[in-house]
Amino acid sequence: MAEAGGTKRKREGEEDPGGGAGAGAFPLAELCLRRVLRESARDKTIFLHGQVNGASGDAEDAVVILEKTPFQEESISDLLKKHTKLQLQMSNDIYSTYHLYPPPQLSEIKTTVVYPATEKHLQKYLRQEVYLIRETGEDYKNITLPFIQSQSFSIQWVYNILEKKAEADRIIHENPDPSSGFILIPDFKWNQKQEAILKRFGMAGSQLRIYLHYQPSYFHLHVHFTALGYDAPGCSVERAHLLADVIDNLELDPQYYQKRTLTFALRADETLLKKFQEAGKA
Ligand code: G7M
Repeated sequence: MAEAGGTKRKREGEEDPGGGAGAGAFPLAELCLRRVLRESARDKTIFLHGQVNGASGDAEDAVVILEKTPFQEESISDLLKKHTKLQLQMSNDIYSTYHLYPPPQLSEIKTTVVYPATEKHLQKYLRQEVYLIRETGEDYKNITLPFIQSQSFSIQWVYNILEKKAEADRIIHENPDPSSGFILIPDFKWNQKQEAILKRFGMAGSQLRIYLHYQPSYFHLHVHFTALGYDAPGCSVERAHLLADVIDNLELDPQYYQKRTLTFALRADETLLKKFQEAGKA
């Protein structure tokens, strides 16, 4: 993810308190599991809602995302040989299946924690039906914009990156120019070991999918870079807008995005969907 814009922007509409760059490791062993928010056998991911006792002694909500990571080619021979236990499950003629128990360092589960999590975070990760919205320029002014202004997620984490209070060691590139400056940093979704852009730093631009999201989750201008060969989440036609197309459209007509109708998907429980429904637009 690249964050565009100067580092000294005003912070408006911040919703969650604290906002520091985070302290210490999350006490996973103390997490009291409340429910499974979402689970995907295909993506090998599970989203959990749990609670831990905060500093005040009160139970505080947390979202914990567990994801089995893809195989790494370079560690396959270790996986097959080093301290790996193979337990026969069944055998039939030339066919057999096994349980393979690799050593801990080769069976990592990527874990993402949002703590303390707000009700909005819980809703964001809860599985929901989705509906397509067609938003005209008028709809944006009358429905979406007032909603964004009242509701947006805290972007403190973005300022922590821009001000080097968090993730400073992960910065890939920085342009400090006050007006056109940006920071290029890996999205926390990616396990850096398999992130192609990092690994092959010289990757050709023609192998990158470079795009903006509409709607984004966080309203601070940012651009997503993903490897073209990877079917990244969030690059579907109802959300991703290729940066090159956006630039072309704006060069053709600076008012382009104010004039045209934009399509995006909203989940059943989202307040914005309710607002569109109330206005008879969904
Ligand atoms: O376009 P949209 O607003 O949905 O994209 C925001 C992106 O920021 C998502 O892909 C998130 O995975 C990513 N992201 C969210 N948070 C809270 C963080 C964070 O703390 N650090 C980093 N590096 N990426 C984040």
